[in-house]
Amino acid sequence: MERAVEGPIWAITATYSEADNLPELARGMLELAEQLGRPPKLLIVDDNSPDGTGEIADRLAAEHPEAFAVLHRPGKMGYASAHQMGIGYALDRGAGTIITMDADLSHDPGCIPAMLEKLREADVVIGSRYVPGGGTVNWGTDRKILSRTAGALVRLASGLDVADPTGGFRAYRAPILHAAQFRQVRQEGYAFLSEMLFRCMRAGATTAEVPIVFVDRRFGRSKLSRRIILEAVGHLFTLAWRRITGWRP
Ligand SMILES: Nc1nc2c(ncn2[C@@H]2O[C@H](COP(=O)(O)OP(=O)(O)OP(=O)(O)O)[C@@H](O)[C@H]2O)c(=O)[nH]1
Ligand SMILES: [Mg+2]
Repeated sequence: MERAVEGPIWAITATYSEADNLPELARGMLELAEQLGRPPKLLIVDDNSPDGTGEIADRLAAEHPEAFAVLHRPGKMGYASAHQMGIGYALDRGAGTIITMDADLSHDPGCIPAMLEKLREADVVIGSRYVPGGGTVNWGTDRKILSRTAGALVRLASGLDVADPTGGFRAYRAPILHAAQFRQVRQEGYAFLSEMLFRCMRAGATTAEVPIVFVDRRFGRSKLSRRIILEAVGHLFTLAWRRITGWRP
């Protein structure tokens, strides 16, 4: 069933040392704005990046205040809390739709129109690497196996019926984020993404996936750590327990 999506559209991106990537992401968003009648505003949540990403973001917001906004935090506080803060900020300003995306050019703004179109039929749309037409570029075999295994384990533990439950390129309708109580999420890395989806599902969300091709970062360092993997493994047990006990947010 189609339902209109009301209100402004905000895209949230967390940045830590993305000075090599942010200008190109910004160009992509400005190009997108030319195509769309109702373009998203990109909120950049920067954690005092040592490479000057925050200053680049400030410049973008000064030059194109309709297209960019910035939140500065004093130091590196993590991907998840940056997204939580950004989502809260946009919802407080009346956002009807929230898009989340990475700033390292892995998530192509060109996919956003298809995601918004699909959001007419669902509460959450996942930009999915693992539906026909989707994929990954520049990933080694180890990264591919890790991602596929993580997805399969999350599906098994949680009962989530999506091909890509750990992908971070998403569009959410605002009411489902409120219902999911996103501010309560404590997980940090990939577990943050599966937790958000699980909460949405438990709050009654319908989900849909559109194919994306995920391009691995060309510049900057990966933040995938052993701690993040351990957290994700522990989270599988939390998901399974909550599924069995019929937990709701
Ligand atoms: N504000 C903020 N952003 C972060 C933090 N950690 C990661 N990010 C950003 O979150 C996004 C995703 O992080 P990535 O390091 O690309 O994570 P990934 O895609 O799993 O790993 P790689 O692309 O392989 O590095 C990027 O835009 C990062 O700059 C953080 O502590 N604070
Ligand atoms: Mg990345």
